[in-house]
Amino acid sequence: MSGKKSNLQTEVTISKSEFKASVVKHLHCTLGTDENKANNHAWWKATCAAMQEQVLEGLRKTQKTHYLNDTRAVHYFSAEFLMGRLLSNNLQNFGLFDVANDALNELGVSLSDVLEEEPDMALGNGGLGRLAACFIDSLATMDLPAIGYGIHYEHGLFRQEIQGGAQIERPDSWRDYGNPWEICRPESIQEVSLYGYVETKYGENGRIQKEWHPGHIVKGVPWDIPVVGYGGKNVNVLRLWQSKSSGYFNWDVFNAGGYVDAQVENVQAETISKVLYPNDETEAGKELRLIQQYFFCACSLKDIIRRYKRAHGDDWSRFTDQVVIQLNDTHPAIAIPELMRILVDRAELDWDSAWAICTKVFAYTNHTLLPEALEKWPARMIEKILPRHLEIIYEINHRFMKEVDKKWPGDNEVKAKLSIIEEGNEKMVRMGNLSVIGSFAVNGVAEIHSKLVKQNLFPEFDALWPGKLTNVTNGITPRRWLKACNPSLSKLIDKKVGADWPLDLKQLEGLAKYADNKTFQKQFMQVKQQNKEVLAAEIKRSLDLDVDTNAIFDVQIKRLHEYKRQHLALLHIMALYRRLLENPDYDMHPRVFIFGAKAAPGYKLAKDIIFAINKVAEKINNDARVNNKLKVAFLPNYRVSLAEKMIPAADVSEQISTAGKEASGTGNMKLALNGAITVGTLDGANIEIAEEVGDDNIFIFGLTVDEVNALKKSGYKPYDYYYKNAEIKAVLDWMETDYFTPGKPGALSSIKQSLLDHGDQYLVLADYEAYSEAQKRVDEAYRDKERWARMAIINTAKMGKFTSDRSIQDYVERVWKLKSCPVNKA
Ligand code: GFP
Ligand code: GFP
Repeated sequence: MSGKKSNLQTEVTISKSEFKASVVKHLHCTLGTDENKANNHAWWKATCAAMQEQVLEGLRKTQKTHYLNDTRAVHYFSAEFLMGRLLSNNLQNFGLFDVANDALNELGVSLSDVLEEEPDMALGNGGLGRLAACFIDSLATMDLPAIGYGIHYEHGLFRQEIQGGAQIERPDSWRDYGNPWEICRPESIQEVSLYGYVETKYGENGRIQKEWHPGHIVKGVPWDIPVVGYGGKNVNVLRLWQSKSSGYFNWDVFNAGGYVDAQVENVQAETISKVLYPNDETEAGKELRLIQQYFFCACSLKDIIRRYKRAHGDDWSRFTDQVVIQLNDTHPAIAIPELMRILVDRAELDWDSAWAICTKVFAYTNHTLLPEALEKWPARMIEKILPRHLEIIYEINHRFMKEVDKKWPGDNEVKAKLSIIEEGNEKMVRMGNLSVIGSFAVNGVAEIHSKLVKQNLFPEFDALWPGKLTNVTNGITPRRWLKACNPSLSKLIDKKVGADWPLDLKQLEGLAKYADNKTFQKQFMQVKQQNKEVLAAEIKRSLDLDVDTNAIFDVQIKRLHEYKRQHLALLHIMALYRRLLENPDYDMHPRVFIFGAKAAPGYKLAKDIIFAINKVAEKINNDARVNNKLKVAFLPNYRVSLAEKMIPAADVSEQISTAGKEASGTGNMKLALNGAITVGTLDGANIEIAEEVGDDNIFIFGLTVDEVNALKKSGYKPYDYYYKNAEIKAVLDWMETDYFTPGKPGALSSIKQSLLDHGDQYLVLADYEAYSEAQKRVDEAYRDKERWARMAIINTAKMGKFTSDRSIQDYVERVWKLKSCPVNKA
């Protein structure tokens, strides 16, 4: 079959010579340099500027269309947006990638080098933040009126360095030299109040009125990042708030010689958007997080209301027709009492009318069942920072408790459980409960997770409001995660099923019929081989480590967390090493285990696991006895742009969380889409991936959710596994020697302790044997080249369900009730 052209009509048709001229113009006029002097960074900026001309024209038309059509819009509130790099994505979405490539070529510049100049926009931590980025890509692509709202962090997630095997956190300065995509909008600055006290007043006709006298006011300055839909027609906006002091600095104090004091308020105000997730181990850190959350919610609500009022004046009756707000986790939950405050205190609506509006506006996505991740704030902290909001939260709770009493009369236990307030030594405000109570829809992020949300986390809420709890399985944008990051595979796919799959991922299904076709298998695996070579070069560059691209590339990339069980993989790697030392002829296909992971700066054991992986890697990689079989590469500073290199090159995808703990996962989808085979537990979206690809094309192992619960109930004893399984024992004991950390015995023993003495909460030892056995199946399958190629092709072919376009369509139908609004030519 010959290559098919895409039906995609791109908005912009610009020739190579026009693009070239535009880049040169910006090099001269925007950057003030010229072709002879420009380095790659300057070329990058000039190329961005050339692109941005198209982007901003798209943005203008989109905003005009939305304005003229007075569209209902979804407002995606998220503390994280892990956007990654934008140039290549924007070029792809405008269909200008090849044009730019050729244009720069003629200028003697390599586009791929230029792309490497772009710092990642890493305003997020993990899955939830990258999900938000995929979702706004889909929203723009599907012509849906949408705005992303978040925080314009000065520093995103830290930059990770590895020194002596250990993680070192360095500030990430993504915009030190300017960000060519963002536009500051001083005309839309908002003010946000903090601290102070509440005055109770009695208005006419005896109505009680509350007035909040804030102690502190900060400014929110909006920065807009255009979000280009595929095809380049629709360009939405991600609006991020930067905090600024409202009163520059105190001249009087300054003149009196108090140079530092005069700027204290400044500094405090500007700290709000300084970093993502300040360490919350201190009281000040906790406060700062709460302030961050309130800051961006308050700015965003004011912005939404300003826009609404421009079209509808003071008539609130259409507000819920126009506005829906999706709360990405509980971080923005404080928006609920804030909207109540605006409606009751400012707009002077009665409580019931205000509540009716509120509960039609908000919807909430839950991303985790881990109790420690369900946010709670001390009531006294809210009282200090947001005194009026605490009153409102109490009032919401009071009325809600009455409702609970109607359903379960006199049942204090259920009341205590559902209450927004947790009583105890310290009164706490449960943001999860507040989110469920204040929203009209609540969703989990994969079938099993949503089921567990209903059964275990919020069963009473489900009984009280049947239908409110629902599921929307996560998805990923195939534009970034296949078309842009894996151009060779994309082109091969185009030849078989046409070029429209980026908009309709189910079309990949058409590849399945070539799964047994020898020629196609060869082509498919050749692409994989090329991608492995690219990654091998990156490993060489980054770690000075040579890896064999004929080895199995076994990839585990995700936040470092015990529930994700990177240490299960580590135990198995150590076991393989041991088997090879004991028997140099031990029969295994060569393997390279490749990791990417950051640990939260305050999470000691996670950092210990990173250290252990690096120490074990160092030993193995320098042990010539095993190096034709085994290597381990921990690539530092895992981020979106690194993922884009690792994912296309993976043969095996490690998705080995304890069943019931990983809400969904999205890396699992990206890897399978690029033809990696999953080794996974029956957890999160792995289950749905298995349903799609079939049992023959995935390696499932380990305890199920029910088995995990049963084992825990019966009293799990990790020592039983230690004594029963000689390999487990040997490997754990090995950690206590100085074999991997010469001169420092016991440097890795905290992992052993967590697995034995601290109870192995995540059942690593219980699943070890099944995991090790699954890995033998992987090894066997890989040696059969045709079988493996077939599996890989089927994985790619069956990933249609996991496009974020499908997730967004589910949200549109189940939650948002939103209509698309294609951009007019105007
Ligand atoms: C503009 C437009 C709106 C559009 C938003 C976000 O509003 O219709 O929805 O931008 O794209 F008028 P401002 O925030 O610029 O006022
Ligand atoms: C969380 C969950 C993941 C889920 C993502 C997106 O990720 O299972 O896929 O959210 O819904 F844990 P983190 O933000 O915690 O990495």
